Amino acid sequence: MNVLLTGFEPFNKEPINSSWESVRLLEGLSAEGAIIHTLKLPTVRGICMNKLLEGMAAWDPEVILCTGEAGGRSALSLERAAINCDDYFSPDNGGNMPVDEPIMPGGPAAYFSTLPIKKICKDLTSLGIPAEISNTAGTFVCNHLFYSLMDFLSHSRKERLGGFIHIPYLPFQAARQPGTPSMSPETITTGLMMAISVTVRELKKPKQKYVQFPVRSDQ
Ligand code: PCA
Repeated sequence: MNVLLTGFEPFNKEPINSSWESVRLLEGLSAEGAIIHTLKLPTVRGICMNKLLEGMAAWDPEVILCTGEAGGRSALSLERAAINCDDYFSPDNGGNMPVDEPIMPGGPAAYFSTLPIKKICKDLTSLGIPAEISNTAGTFVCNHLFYSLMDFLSHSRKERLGGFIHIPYLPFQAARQPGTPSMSPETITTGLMMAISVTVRELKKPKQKYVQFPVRSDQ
């Protein structure tokens, strides 16, 4: 089984992006028998999804976990939903600055992550890794990619799980902005490995085809 794990290139005049700096450390590792393939995506609307599709065509992954940097957040943010809206507060790396534009004209207002985010959150926090469920991935390029991915997966015949995690700054970045929270690369990579392992285990679980009635409350 293949897992595709992505991070973004730096944006907003930052020299690095904590998502790619963390993700690149996991290239080629295995989690629960699945091989992790990593990809750096351009922080440009549309083009980021094209690059992601190239990676999906190359590795045919069953789990697609995209990550991005969210400076100012203090925990790994397991994004619950992506909304059909591009509303940028500053230009992306391609100079695009859409305001209130749909990502997919006529598409659903939102898609939910199909990662087991509650289980991941519980496992991470019980191991001492700061994690939270986030109800907004914003309206910039990360939400754009997340929405485009979930739209693609909603039309895919194969069962694939996908979702998005926002990552805090690294200490190196926070040092330049006193008072801003940060997370060490060791903590981030441990958290990402756990998130992938939980998801792969979920995917390997035998599927229950029929619902039995009456459903007992202890089931
Ligand atoms: N974070 C931005 C885009 C790229 C990234 O790493 C975001 O949260 O939309």
